[in-house]
Amino acid sequence: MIPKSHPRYDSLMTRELIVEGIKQGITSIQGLIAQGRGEAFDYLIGEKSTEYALLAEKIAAAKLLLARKPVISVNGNVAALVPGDIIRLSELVNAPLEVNLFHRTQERVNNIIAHLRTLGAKNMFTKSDAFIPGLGHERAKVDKNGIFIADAVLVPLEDGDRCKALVDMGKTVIAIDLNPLSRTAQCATITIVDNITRAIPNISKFAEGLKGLEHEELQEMVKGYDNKQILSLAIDEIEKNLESLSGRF
Ligand code: PTJ
Repeated sequence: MIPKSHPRYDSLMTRELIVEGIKQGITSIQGLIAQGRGEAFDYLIGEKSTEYALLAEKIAAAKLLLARKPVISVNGNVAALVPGDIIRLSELVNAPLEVNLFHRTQERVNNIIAHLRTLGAKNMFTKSDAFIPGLGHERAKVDKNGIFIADAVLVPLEDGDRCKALVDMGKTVIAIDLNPLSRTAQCATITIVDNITRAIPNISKFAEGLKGLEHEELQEMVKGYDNKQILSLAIDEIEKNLESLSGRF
C-alpha cells in the first residue's frame, strides 16, 4: 500500500494503474517501459500542464470539433490510465474510439474493448479490415470506417512510424507525448507535450468551452498554429528547469 502522505503519491498511483492494466490483460509489459520514460520527461517539464501544452490542447479541441470524421486511437496504456476520461472526450467531440495496438494480440484488443464498454463506451470502431499503407507492423491494422477514413486522429502515446504514415495519408494527427524529441512529437500536426492524465481532461474542458462557436470562429482559432514553435518551447522549458535545478547545488 502506498500511503497518501508519500511525496510521490500521484506518480506512484499512476504507475499502479499500469501494473493493474497488465494484470487485467489490457496493457502490455512494454507499457511499463513507456510509462517510465514518460515519468522521466514529466519530471523534466515540472509535472504540470505548461502554457504551450494548454495552447496545443485548446487547438486540439478545436481541430476535433472541426473534423468531419474524428477518431480517438486507444492503446493499452491509454485504456489503463484514462479510460473514463477518454470516453467522455469521445462523446464531447463526437469522435468514436478505436483500439489500435503496437504489441497487438486479438485477446488484448478484445479485453480493451470490453473494458471500455463496461465503463460506458458506446461509440467504437472494432473491425480491423483495412491497412495503413507503408507500415510493416501491427499498428497498420485499422477499421476501414474508422481510422482509415478519419480526417483527424488523436493518437496518445504513439510510435513515430504510424504517426508519419497517418500524416502522409493527409490526416490531421494530434499526438500526446511527454517527449518533445520523439519521432511522433516531431511529425504530428499538433503535439501535446503533457501527461495523458492531464491532457485528456484539459482537451475536454476546452471542447466544452468551444462547442458553441461557429465553424468560422474555430477555423480562425486554429489558423497560424505553429507546432514547431510548441516543440521548441517544450525543449526550452526542460532546459530552464534543468538550469534552475542545477543552480540549487
Ligand atoms: O498497447 P500497445 O501494444 O499499443 O503499446 C503501447 C506502448 C505505449 C507500450 C507503445 O506504443 C510503445 O512502446 O510506446 P513508446 O515507443 O515507448 O512511446 C511512448 C511515448 O509516450 C514515449 O515518448 C513516452 O515519453 C510517452 N509517454 C509515456 N507515458 C506517457 C507518455 N506521454 C504522455 N503521457 C504519459 N503518461
